[in-house]
Amino acid sequence: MMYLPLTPPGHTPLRVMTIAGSDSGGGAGIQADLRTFAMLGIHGLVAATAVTVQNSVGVKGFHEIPLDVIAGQISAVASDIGVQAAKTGMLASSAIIETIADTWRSEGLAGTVPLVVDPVCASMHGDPLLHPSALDALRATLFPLATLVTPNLDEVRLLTDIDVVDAESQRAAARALHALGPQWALVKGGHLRSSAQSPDLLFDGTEFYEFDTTRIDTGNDHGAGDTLAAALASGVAHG
Ligand code: PXL
Repeated sequence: MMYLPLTPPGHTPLRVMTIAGSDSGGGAGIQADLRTFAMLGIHGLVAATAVTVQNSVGVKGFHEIPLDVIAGQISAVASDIGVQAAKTGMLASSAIIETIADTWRSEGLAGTVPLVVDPVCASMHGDPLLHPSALDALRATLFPLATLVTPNLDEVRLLTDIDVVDAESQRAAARALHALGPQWALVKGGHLRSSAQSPDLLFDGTEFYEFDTTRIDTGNDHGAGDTLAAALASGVAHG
């Protein structure tokens, strides 16, 4: 029997906000984030950005949440319940990205609340979750506010034009991502499918930190990136 790490009676739980899309299949997005928060003793808060229509076959479509409702969710929660960290996932459009960045600043969260930006561009089946024209907004507006960015190698290619094929190109990608303004850049190696290893590389602008592990041969990795980013935001909230 495994028990969730609940906050003891009389204590206020740590709170982390996910700013992300809903996955009707329950594997990725907001659903994966809340599951991860619960397993790490975190009370999850939500600003929904989009509602996807999907199952195990793929994403059939999505509906974007109106900008004022997205901003309203962030403001309502930050001004009352309070957040110790946040993460972003599916953001769909440049207007949504700009709204989140504006709200993050106007609520006084920029530079005070750690923000993990997972630059979700597509589902594992390749279904688009971010309009290609929104890449500029991601790079110019959200990355400078980020404590950490966590792209996979497909997202690295879209964001930096660097095709990561080995340790050297992975370092070049980490430098290029860090130059866009986040405090830390994590270049995830899970999509380096030719390798028996899954090498993640973290860069703070000076030092590189390697997290190398044996690749797990599975197709059941839907929501893995979301789960990692939610876990990292939870870890930061815990200090
Ligand atoms: O895993 C990326 C992702 C994030 N957010 C939502 C998704 C997906 C992948 O399908 O549906 C809502």
